[in-house]
Amino acid sequence: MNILYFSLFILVGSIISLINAHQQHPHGQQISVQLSEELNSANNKLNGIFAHPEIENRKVVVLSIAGAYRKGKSFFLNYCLRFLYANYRSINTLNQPFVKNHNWWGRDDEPLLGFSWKHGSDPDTKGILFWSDIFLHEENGEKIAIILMDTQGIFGFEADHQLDAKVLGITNFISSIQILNINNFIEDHQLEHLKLVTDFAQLTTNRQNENLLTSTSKPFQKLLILFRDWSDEEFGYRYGPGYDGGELYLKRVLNSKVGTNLNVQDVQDHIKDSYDNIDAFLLTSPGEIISDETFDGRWNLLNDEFKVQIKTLIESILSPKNLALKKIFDKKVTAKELLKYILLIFAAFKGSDAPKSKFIFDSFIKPELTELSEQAVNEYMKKMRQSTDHTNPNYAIKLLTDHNRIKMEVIEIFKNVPKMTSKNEFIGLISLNIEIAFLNWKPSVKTLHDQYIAHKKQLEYQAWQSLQARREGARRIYEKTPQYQSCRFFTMYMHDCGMTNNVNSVT
Ligand SMILES: Nc1nc2c(ncn2[C@@H]2O[C@H](COP(=O)(O)OP(=O)(O)O)[C@@H](O)[C@H]2O)c(=O)[nH]1
Ligand SMILES: [Mg+2]
Repeated sequence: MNILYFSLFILVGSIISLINAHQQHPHGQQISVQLSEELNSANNKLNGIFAHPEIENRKVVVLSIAGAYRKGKSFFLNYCLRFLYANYRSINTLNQPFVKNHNWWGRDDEPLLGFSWKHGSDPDTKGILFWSDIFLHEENGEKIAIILMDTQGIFGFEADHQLDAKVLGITNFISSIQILNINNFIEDHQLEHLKLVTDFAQLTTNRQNENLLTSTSKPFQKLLILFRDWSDEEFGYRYGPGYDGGELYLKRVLNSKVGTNLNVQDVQDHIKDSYDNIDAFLLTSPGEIISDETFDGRWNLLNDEFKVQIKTLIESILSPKNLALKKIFDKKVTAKELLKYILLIFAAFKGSDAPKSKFIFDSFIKPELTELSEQAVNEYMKKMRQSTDHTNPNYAIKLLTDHNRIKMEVIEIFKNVPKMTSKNEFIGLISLNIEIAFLNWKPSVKTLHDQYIAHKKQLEYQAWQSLQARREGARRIYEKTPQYQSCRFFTMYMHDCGMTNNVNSVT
């Protein structure tokens, strides 16, 4: 009997693992990085995704979703994956024939695969998860990589607020599109978290705070506040679903909170100053089916209204013309740069204190500035060497004019190179470094002078030699003339008479 039970157990186990194997996504998997993870290990994992030769130099779009537990964040991202696979090529599908599929939401009975999502109230996602496959796009000649990121839930009942703030902070810094998944309505602590993150972002971009940190644009690109399980009925059908309702509702929430503990105006200002673009979207519930434990996410079981809204929402975020590129302090970054930045952000949020903006500057922006400035000085020196004319007697004056002209030329070349500091700050830095390079180079002016004198002397010597040669030639010809002969005879005669000492004086 026991053997029978055991065999049955094995059989059921095999069937379950077979189903699971079948449910693996065909083109990718989630790569999880824990907040406590060693940076080396995180680096190894992420290198595998970002350092692909087809990816590393592309500009990036990073879509992230953070927020309430068990509110379909991973579920939503998996429909995003369906849109992406139907509309873009990806690294893992590069060798397959590709035809855009306008019915991107898939077959009616297709189980929803991708990031792990599940029924129940236990959190299923821990840390931060990256989709291992990356989508490729080219817009106006600019090559773009699209990266998807899922996160562990925050804003739970027994939430660790510090951990929540970290998750929100990290995802905000890394993403270019941050979706804040909210259950029904905004509560004070959710706004507080957002303020914390935006406070820090403000600090890193505030010129006064750290002197060197400057940026003209906002620190983050796109924030979408996504209200899940929206029921307009509860609000007397005042708003309506989608973006329009979202905008109205967000305005109302922020206004109605004036006078509570939280300075909502302050939060509102901070958020506005932190994102280039802020939207809110009211998304109704997928329907009763979500309480069914066997529900596998298939399209035909979802509420019609939810289907219409989720189509609008995903198309609006991920359509080629709407993609928001990741910028760090004004500069659109490449996947390679983003990887460095992600590791830095992980390191910055590791401690229990709020990360220091100086740390971000020292580790990420300063090396870029130094490298660009070195390139500018090298370009300046190359041009100076080419323009130096050893034979010009006015070399000293010319050197100074060349220096000023070439410095301006180099600044002109470099001032529009995209970078993470402001243009003026950068111009100031390279001017200074060029001046220093000029001063250091000036001692070699003495060498130049010596070379010039030596060169001049050599020229004079050559001229003297050629004059001598010409004279000698002329003398030989003259010696053969009758005048010379008679003159020579006369001279010798005079010499014989004791009237002159030098018989060779006639030349
Ligand atoms: N209440 C609600 N549940 C949803 C929604 N979308 C999906 N779900 C269900 O929520 C459960 C958890 O989904 P999951 O994506 O793992 O949630 P996550 O923890 O936020 O990532 C699953 O049973 C889903 O079917 C939604 O819009 N509202
Ligand atoms: Mg999840």
